[in-house]
Amino acid sequence: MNSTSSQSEFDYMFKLLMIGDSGVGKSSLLLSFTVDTFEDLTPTIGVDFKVKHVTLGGKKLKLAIWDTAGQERFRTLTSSYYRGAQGIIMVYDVTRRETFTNLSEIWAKEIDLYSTNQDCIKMLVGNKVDKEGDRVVSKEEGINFAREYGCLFIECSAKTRINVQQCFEELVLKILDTPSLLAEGSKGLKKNIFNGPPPQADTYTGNCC
Ligand SMILES: Nc1nc2c(ncn2[C@@H]2O[C@H](COP(=O)(O)OP(=O)(O)O)[C@@H](O)[C@H]2O)c(=O)[nH]1
Ligand SMILES: [Mg+2]
Repeated sequence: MNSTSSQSEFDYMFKLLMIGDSGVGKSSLLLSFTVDTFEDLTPTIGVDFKVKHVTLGGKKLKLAIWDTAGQERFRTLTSSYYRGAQGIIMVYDVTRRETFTNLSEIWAKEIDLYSTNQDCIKMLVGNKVDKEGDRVVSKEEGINFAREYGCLFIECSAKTRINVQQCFEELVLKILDTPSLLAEGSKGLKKNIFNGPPPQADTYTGNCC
């Protein structure tokens, strides 16, 4: 995936979301993908979204990737967080089973409730595979969940960065392959949230897409 940060033109803009329990590594994955570094983050405060320009599948893309600012701890993500997303990254920690069961108990239900794009592409991500000795959720369980919910699936590590690029790349390629997601709303319009101030970290009032 090529990336440049100075492009102003793009063919499509996609809104991608990170969801999943607190501590699974959502912000670390996002940072690993956008800044190419891994730091031992203290629990997230104040992250809202990051923008990355990539050229993929022959198209210039502007990816707006939304992360929570810790509200997932209180289960208070609002509908505007989900609105207009073309891709949703559902993250669990392979060393903490409850983060996996909560995906079906809580997060998948939220997606059904709030997601506005019926064909929105979902990617199930088992993170922290660098801690193989502490693993409690097997790869097969991830594969089965993904099959049941119609998601893509990948295991990765924000720490070693294994499969992080692939995670975002596969999701974006699948979006590009889905005509209904390329219609109104994702075209390269100049008028969008990036011309204004970022959304409030705790309210997500942004009108993305
Ligand atoms: N070993 C390991 N630790 C990770 C990985 N990803 C995140 N972490 C750590 O897990 C903790 C929570 O990460 P964070 O990105 O804040 O999770 P979030 O609450 O889902 O955004 C931090 O201490 C991270 O350093 C990973 O792939 N491997
Ligand atoms: Mg976070």
